Amino acid sequence: MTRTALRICPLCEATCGLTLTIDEGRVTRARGDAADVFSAGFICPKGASFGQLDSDPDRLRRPLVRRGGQLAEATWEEAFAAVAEGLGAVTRAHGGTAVGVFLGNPNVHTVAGGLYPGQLIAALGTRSVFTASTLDQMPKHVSSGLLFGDPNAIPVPDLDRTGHLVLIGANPMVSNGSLATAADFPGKLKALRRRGGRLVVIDPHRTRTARAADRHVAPRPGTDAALLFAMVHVLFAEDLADPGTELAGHLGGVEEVRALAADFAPEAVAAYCGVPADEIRTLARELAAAERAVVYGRLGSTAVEFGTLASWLVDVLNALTGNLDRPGGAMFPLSATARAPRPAGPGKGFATGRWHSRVSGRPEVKGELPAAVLAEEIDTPGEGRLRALVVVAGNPVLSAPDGRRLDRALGALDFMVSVDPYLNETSRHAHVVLPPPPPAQSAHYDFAFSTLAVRNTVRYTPPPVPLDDGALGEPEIHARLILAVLGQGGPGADPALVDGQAIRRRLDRETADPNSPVHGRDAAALEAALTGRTGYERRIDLMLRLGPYGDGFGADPEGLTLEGLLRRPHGIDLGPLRPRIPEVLRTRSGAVELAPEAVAADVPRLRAAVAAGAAGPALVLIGRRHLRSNNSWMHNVPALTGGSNRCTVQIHPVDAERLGLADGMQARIKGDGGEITAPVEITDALRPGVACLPHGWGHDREGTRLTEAAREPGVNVNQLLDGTLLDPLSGTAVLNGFPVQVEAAG
Ligand SMILES: Nc1nc2c(c(=O)[nH]1)N[C@H]1C(S)=C(S)[C@@H](COP(=O)(O)OP(=O)(O)OC[C@H]3O[C@@H](n4cnc5c(=O)[nH]c(N)nc54)[C@H](O)[C@@H]3O)O[C@H]1N2
Ligand SMILES: Nc1nc2c(c(=O)[nH]1)N[C@H]1C(S)=C(S)[C@@H](COP(=O)(O)OP(=O)(O)OC[C@H]3O[C@@H](n4cnc5c(=O)[nH]c(N)nc54)[C@H](O)[C@@H]3O)O[C@H]1N2
Ligand code: SF4
Ligand SMILES: [Mo]
Repeated sequence: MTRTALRICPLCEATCGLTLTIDEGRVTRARGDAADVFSAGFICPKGASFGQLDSDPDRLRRPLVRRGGQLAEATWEEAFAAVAEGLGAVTRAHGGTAVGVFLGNPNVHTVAGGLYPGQLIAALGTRSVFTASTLDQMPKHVSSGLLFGDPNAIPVPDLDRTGHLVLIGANPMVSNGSLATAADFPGKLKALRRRGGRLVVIDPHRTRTARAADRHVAPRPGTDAALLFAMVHVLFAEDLADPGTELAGHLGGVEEVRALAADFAPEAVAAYCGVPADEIRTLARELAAAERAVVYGRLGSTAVEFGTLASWLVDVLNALTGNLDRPGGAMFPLSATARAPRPAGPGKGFATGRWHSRVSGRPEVKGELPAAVLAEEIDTPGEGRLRALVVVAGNPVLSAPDGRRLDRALGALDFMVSVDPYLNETSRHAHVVLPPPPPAQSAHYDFAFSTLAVRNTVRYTPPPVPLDDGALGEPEIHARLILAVLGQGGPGADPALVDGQAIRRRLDRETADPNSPVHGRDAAALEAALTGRTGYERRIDLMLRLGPYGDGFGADPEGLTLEGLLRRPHGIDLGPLRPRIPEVLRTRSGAVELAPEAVAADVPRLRAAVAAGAAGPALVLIGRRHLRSNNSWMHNVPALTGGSNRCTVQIHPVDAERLGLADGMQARIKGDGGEITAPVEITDALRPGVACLPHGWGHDREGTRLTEAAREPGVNVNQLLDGTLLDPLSGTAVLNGFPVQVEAAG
């Protein structure tokens, strides 16, 4: 029997609504859902290959447990027993702090990843938490934490209403957008230009996005902070800084920013940035002159040497040009599962460094340590060494610096468990692999991306296809893992205990909070009123009802509940973004703190780099993404491989000539962490002095089960890094703009 079902796509941040055609429990087709309130029918090639990805024969269907050195299929009960035993042995001997946790990117794309990791970390009592954030957007969290007092209050570009969009280190024509959840980003860029708006792209690579721009500026990689500082300098020097009356009453530190920018005149940074001073002035003047404008920075502005400074300057520019918290500018989304807004006022503020990494003393940020120090935390002997690791939806052997070292370190762990559907470069080291079901058998709700979306909507899709016999849903896997850690994971352990605990904790807090819609009510009665067929659905119901649009358990009978949402399978539109200052602020002063001390303290480092000018390595490397690829885990889907989606090193003709390289030739690329060999692709789309390699490749290790990916394995660009190059404020690895040497191989 053929039927259709709706499923929000979990494959990138655009969160498109898909209509799946299902034949005998198998997805045979995926189309964009034209009635979806957020995506209105948009789909990309990855979404279109949902069926192939879902039914990949290499997906693990049963848990694997290591016995006598070999991973072999086992029952779930055997697998959880092995987890309890393995983690139990380590925690009994060395405490929960000897267990690390690595959370990879798909955790922000699954219901389970949004609900359970906090409870897992608490159950372990560990401070050794690592995530993909320190390979990605952590600088933006730090900048938001310092500016607004809440590291998760990240303003997004109001794409539908802006008239002037400046993209820095972002390639949304390919990535479909990030920290700016917008289905059909390409269509929104076209619409911007159709309504007479302008698109400016700052990127050392003439990407597809840059080619669609009115103005493309190609700076030297890693120099954006200086470029943005120079723009700020021009705003002050030419009397163009005007935050606007609404913001002005909630803004502190403007004069301090003026002083910090004093040394960064366009002429002072031009050589360092490789951008003429006049061009920098024009960028600043155009931004100030535009009626509704917004600056937005992404990976090329975060995973870089001055990532936090650049992320901060993006919002400094938005604030100083009157575009922060204003339609068409940079605005704060309000998610349906966020806590209902509380009255404005001073908060606790944000600080980092509550603890430090053991080996190289890197500060904690948002409860995490840098992913780049995971290997040394395992392989450096001494008190407090990590002896066990829980990896959920991550492949750090490919995605983090120095994969070879991490690969060896993982192999030496006393115990490792992976929650992952694939046996890949990382999970091959696990003692137990717990495979979640394919996406067609999982429910979807975007906890993370609804806090980053360019329009407020709420959508939930239950699992389109029932679980295979004997399979466990990912929420249940997480809950059982937590119970195993707590020593309550014996046969028949009830995952609902974990959900119940989270529900009661939240209700206890809310009923005691005078500003909560349920203040003073009976927590047990509220718990009994929750609906939902599973523990995770009851938690979603709870969050929706206590959220900004919720029914408050009867306080607003028209408000949101899970039942109400289930009656609207294409979602509910909650309208365009609305101004949220001051209610969103949680700084100690209660205002936007435009010149935080921690940021000011990092400015001398930038000043020193600028003083060194253009003198620097002859060649630096940057990354690139491909539309038919996603980080490290989609190279096993035949529909998405081949063609132009290949692991080549791109280089400018001038550099190729200097280095004696020709198209198609093998090049040896050397960095501080090692060397790799890749085919050369010559292109003048790059700025001279820049080489470019995609990440997520290098599928040639033994003991994996990635049949397709192994056919064209590529090489791991992160092998060029040794893990020491970080943005100091955020602990984020420098993945763009690091020095390399390239020469003809063999
Ligand atoms: N040089 C360089 N390195 C980079 C980057 C770069 O631009 N350049 N980008 C960085 C960025 S932005 C990121 S986010 C990281 C990503 O790096 P990681 O966080 O390591 O993520 P992936 O490489 O996507 O690996 C995802 C893993 O999750 C598994 N998985 C897929 N679906 C599910 C699911 O539903 N449940 C579970 N439990 N597991 C699932 C996959 O099999 C795979 O093992 O890479 C970073 N590394
Ligand atoms: N198709 C596809 N989509 C994806 C992913 C994928 O792997 N494939 N990954 C997803 C993930 S995890 C993320 S985090 C997002 C990332 O989303 P984006 O940030 O939009 O994607 P990138 O392609 O990494 O874009 C970074 C851009 O920065 C440029 N750049 C590099 N160094 C510098 C620099 O120093 N300065 C400036 N100004 N620019 C620089 C690069 O040339 C590149 O064009 O994409 C998501 N979407
Ligand atoms: S753009 Fe992203 S969310 Fe939309 S279909 Fe493609 S992969 Fe899925
Ligand atoms: Mo990412």
